Amino acid sequence: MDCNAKIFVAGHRGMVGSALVRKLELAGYRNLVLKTSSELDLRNQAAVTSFFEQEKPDYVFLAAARVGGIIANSTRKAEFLYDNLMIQTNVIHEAWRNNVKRLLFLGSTCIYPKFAPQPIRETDLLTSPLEPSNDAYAIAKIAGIVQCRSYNQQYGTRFLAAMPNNLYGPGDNYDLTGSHVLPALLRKFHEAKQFGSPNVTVWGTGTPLREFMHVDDLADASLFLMLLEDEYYESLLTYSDAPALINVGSGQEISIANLARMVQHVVGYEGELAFDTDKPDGTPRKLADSSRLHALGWKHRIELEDGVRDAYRWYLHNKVDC
Ligand code: GFB
Repeated sequence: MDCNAKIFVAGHRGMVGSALVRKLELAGYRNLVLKTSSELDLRNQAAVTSFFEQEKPDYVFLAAARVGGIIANSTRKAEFLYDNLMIQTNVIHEAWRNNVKRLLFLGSTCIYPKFAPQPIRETDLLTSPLEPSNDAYAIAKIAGIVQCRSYNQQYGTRFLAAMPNNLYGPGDNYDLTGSHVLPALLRKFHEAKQFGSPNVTVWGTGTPLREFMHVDDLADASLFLMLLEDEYYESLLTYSDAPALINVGSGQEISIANLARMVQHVVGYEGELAFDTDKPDGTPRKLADSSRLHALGWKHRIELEDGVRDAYRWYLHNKVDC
């Protein structure tokens, strides 16, 4: 991928897309194609067709998606299914029609079965039922993986699907009903400290385990994959057991209760934790086996507590007080 290659970052305003843009710009890529959702609605097939015909990108990072935490996923399943299917189907199809050299499709480890053996390998896909709270999102993302595989097999494209674990970092969503756990906890502890509240409510039992990764590490891994030499890149596409699919994990697994204590410490809140067991726990554990990626020479750099501090700094600079 030379510095003048035309690179389309789909979803560049989101947390993942904006991290990708920062990473690419820092690495010297000058020819990025970026469209906001009002300029280009990726769910609109005709719009995506004419965009690709006009722009002819060489490479695509597909980070555009409808995403959210456990409650958003379980209460807005229709949107999560429809938006993700439409976005990825249109982009992957047009990437094939317009001879894109490589495409990286980003998903999430929630594609794997609820009770998958841990750590979860790429080969565990579709081996048993999904976690119900996010099955619509997971099925959409699984369709995207199968689309990449099918186009590679039938048309000889070179599309790869990368599945990160629970991401966080600058640009995250801090809306308490729609967000993931880490930004939600940062906001809750910050506001409790600010208003002197005696306790902070953590959803669920606090026992689920999650693996977290700073979004800058994901951006780094994504560029690493896109730049892999042909021999290694092809080997990922042609694995006989789980082609075109690779986990991107940090190995930084922590219980929700301990995460809450870590966030509490970073924020400097001295009150109590309360667990609301009427709220869902979701899947009990989802630790990715990232040995395929590690064997290629990539490893995360940002340790969890440092990353939480970075996210908190971003929140303090960007929050809207109302
Ligand atoms: O991050 P999260 O919403 O999503 O929740 P998932 C993770 C865990 O944190 C659950 C608990 O056990 C929640 O009950 N939790 C505790 C909280 N307090 C809070 C809170 O204030 N807000 C939130 N949101 N959670 C998502 C999937 O699953 O993971 C998506 O729904 C996606 O599809 C994403 O795959 C990465 O980790 O359960």
